[in-house]
Formats: sequence, C-alpha cells, structure tokens
Amino acid sequence: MTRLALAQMAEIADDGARRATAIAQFTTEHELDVADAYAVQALSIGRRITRGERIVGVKMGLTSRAKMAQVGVDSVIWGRLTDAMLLADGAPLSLSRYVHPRVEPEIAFLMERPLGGKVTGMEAMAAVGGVAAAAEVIDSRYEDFRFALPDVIADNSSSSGFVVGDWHDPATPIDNLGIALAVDGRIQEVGSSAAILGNPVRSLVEAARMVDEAGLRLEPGWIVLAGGATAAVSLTAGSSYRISVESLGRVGFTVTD
Ligand code: OOG
Ligand code: MG
Repeated sequence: MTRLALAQMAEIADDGARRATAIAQFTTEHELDVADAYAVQALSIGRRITRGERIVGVKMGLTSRAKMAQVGVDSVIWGRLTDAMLLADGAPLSLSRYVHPRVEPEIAFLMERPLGGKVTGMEAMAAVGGVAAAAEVIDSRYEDFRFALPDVIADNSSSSGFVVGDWHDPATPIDNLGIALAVDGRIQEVGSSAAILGNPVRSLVEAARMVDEAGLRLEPGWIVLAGGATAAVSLTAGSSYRISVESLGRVGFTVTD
C-alpha cells in the first residue's frame, strides 16, 4: 500500500469524469479511509467549481437494499450535485459523456429553508418546498463499475446526471409510493419509495446529518436525491427510459448514441 496525496486522487477522479474514461480503484493500491475519501470528493468537486460549475444539491446513495446488493457496499453515502449534471426532462442523452452509465428511480426534495445537523423527520419536512419523481444517471468512473466504500465516495458517489419531474406539494405522502422503471415502454424494475430507508424522509434526515459532518447544510433551492429505490439499469443507445412514481408523475430521457 502506498500513499497518494488527496489532491492527486481528486485530480484522477475529476479527469476520469471529465474525459469519460475508466480509472483504477484507489483502495487496491493506496490507503484511503472514509474521512479522506470525502476530502477527495470535496477537492474533486472543487475543481469543477473552479471551472464554473455551481452546487445545486446533494445525492444520497445506497439507501435501499436493492442498491446495496447491486454494488456490494452497504453503507449510506452522499455526493454533491452541480448544475452541469442537471438534465432536462425528456432530453436526449449521449453515451459519449459517460463510461458505463446506469439509470435508477429516485425521489427528489426541493429545500425551501436551510437544514443541517440532527433533525427529526418532521423538522426535515418543514424545510422542504416540494417533492418530485426523479431519475438519476449514475456512472462509476471505476473499471467494471467495481469499487469499495472509500472508492465510491471519492468518485462523488457515482453521480453524473439527474432529471427531476414536476414539483408537488410537500404534504403529498411519499412513504409508500409505487415506482416503475420502463425501458422502451416495457417495465424493467418495480419497487416502492418505502425501499428507501423505510421512508425517503429518513434519507433527507441522513443528508442533513451527513452534510453537517462536512461543515455544510442543505441550502434553500438545493435538490436532495433520496437514493435509488430499485437496482439501476444500464443505458443502451437508442432506448428510452421512463420512471413513474405514484402521485408524483413521470420523468425520463432518450439515449441517442
Ligand atoms: C453508487 C451510488 C448509489 C443510489 O441512489 O443508491 C446511488 C452506485 O451505485 O454506483 O446513487
Ligand atoms: Mg442514486
């Protein structure tokens, strides 16, 4: 095991994402614990900010058993969302921007008031201005989509794109909504919002706690993705992907090439 400077790892992760080229896992060659991995993530996203991107929220990851089982990591993680990752609903998407992208159904929260630290579900929801169906495009920069916990954290928790549907009243019950992910009109994954920590609000509570550990808070106007409710599905050229969430509507995109 050798030591690599955190800034060097941040550059490697950032370059992998920017150039859409696979990188080797850090943990197979280098020492990297979870705290340092979050430092690498912050440095890597800092490079994007320097290039003009803006933080627009956070994504929670591995908040459902389906997701944990698919990638073999069973800790809740988070990552940063920037404006460059936001895709328009129905927009065409080109595979050339990604290494090996997948899509997964998510629930999104729109923050109306700041939130951070240890909060209850009621306190968390009091800070929310809207809830929506969302699709996240994840793209691990690691070869074969394989990683250990510190690797995925350093790689901004595989975040690469997201689409958010119409915002709904935050009083809409979201604890047990049916969810379906259809590819070219055929349902491929089904689930419930209850798969997300028993209730997606718990994911928001975790987000408030975890960003606080990084000295941050969820800011008004930020979007929080609660985490995939089902396993993620690989994207293929020419296919359309649509996510439907009971009460919250649909969201999706088409992969062009
Ligand atoms: C890690 C990111 C997990 C989610 O919603 O659980 C995630 C991965 O699966 O590559 O975004
Ligand atoms: Mg996700």
